[in-house]
Amino acid sequence: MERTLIIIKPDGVERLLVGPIITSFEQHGLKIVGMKMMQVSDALAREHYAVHEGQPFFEPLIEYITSAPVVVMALEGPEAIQMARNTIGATKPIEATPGSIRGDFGMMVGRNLVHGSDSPENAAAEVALWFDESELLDYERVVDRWILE
Ligand code: DAT
Ligand code: MG
Repeated sequence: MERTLIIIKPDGVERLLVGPIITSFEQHGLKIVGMKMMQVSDALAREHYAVHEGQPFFEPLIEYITSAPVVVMALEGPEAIQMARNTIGATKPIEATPGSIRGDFGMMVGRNLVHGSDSPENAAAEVALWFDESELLDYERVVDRWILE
């Protein structure tokens, strides 16, 4: 089982797309093991996006992610990281497959609605950065026998 960190970014919240975005993950069968709404601090934004520091889009990215509340989720499933990345679509909405979140709802790279971890190492670090262990729930789903083989 993998866990991945998902952020519904400020445009997703402001554009009333929290429901549809959660649905796109939920309908695959990905299990929500943590979820909260929060205002991202400048410090957390810089830590989360530290790998992009120095890029020309870095400061606008920090401004964007801190500009309104976000919804953060930890999702669990077999290959949850790649499954969620496929559901989100390519970084640039113009390159995102129709049917993906960015492919259906996005227009520009700096307003691409959702974050998803991109590797097992980053997923583990990001889940730990955004959630306390006590906020991650371990529970049984009766539907799992129809989702997991
Ligand atoms: P992703 O969010 O698909 O994982 P990433 O990790 O490469 O993409 O970049 C993080 C965010 O930074 C991305 O969602 C939007 C912004 N970004 C990335 N490349 C960019 C670019 N060339 N121009 C503007 N913004 C960019
Ligand atoms: Mg990334």
